[in-house]
Amino acid sequence: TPIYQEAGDVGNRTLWVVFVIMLISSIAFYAMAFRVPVQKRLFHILTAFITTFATISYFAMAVHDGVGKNEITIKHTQKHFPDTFQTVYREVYWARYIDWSVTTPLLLLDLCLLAGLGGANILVAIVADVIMILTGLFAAFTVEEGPKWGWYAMACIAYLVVVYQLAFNGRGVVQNKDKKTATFFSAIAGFTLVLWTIYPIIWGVADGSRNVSVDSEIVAYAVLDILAKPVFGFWLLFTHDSMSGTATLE
Ligand code: RET
Repeated sequence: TPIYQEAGDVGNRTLWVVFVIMLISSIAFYAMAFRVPVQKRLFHILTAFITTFATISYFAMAVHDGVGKNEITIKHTQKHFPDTFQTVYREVYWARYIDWSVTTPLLLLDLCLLAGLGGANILVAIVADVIMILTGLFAAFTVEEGPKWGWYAMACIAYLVVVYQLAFNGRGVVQNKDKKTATFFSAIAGFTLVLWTIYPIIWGVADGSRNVSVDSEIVAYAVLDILAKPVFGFWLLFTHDSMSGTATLE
């Protein structure tokens, strides 16, 4: 008998709550954008766009568009039933990947501009990031376990490229800026790398091996998304506003 893994009340309610949080944050970020001179607005606009895309994607998931089903046959090697095969149908929230394919490059752009990275490095970080999300999407919809983890491995390699750009190149080049910007970059890039590293772990136990319920998956991503977008955004913009003219883009 196949197993069906679907969201329940907890998951659905969580999706609505995050939708509202993303919506309110977006309005706040646009309001903050209007209060700074237009030359300082790029970070504000970028950050507002990030939560705008998240608002749309959480709405899509909450009304149950942006959700598909994926069937996979998992081989169990249990004590009493050696080598039994179990078909698992699980809801896959593909709207997340649409969201991430746009918002993670924008988040990286925020960080790259803060550090003052050059065009080539920014492009490498962003392209690697898009490859990470797309291969993650293919991983989510494969029907066999082998290829699934193959795609996952590719996504992880792409992620390492992103980490390298931020942690090595970003950290190096930000030293050319003032001390306040350098310290702030280390803090917010460190926060980002810790958060981002949790995503593939959740994916591995939820979508990947399917040991975690859809509800728990939704709650875990909800917490991470709130930290990675609104909390990240408020931190970036308040700090940037307080650094009088130092950490502007150009
Ligand atoms: C996947 C699965 C495949 C392996 C890796 C992944 C990484 C995902 C990341 C997502 C970050 C999302 C953010 C969202 C903001 O709200 C695709 C889960 C490495 C890093 C920051």
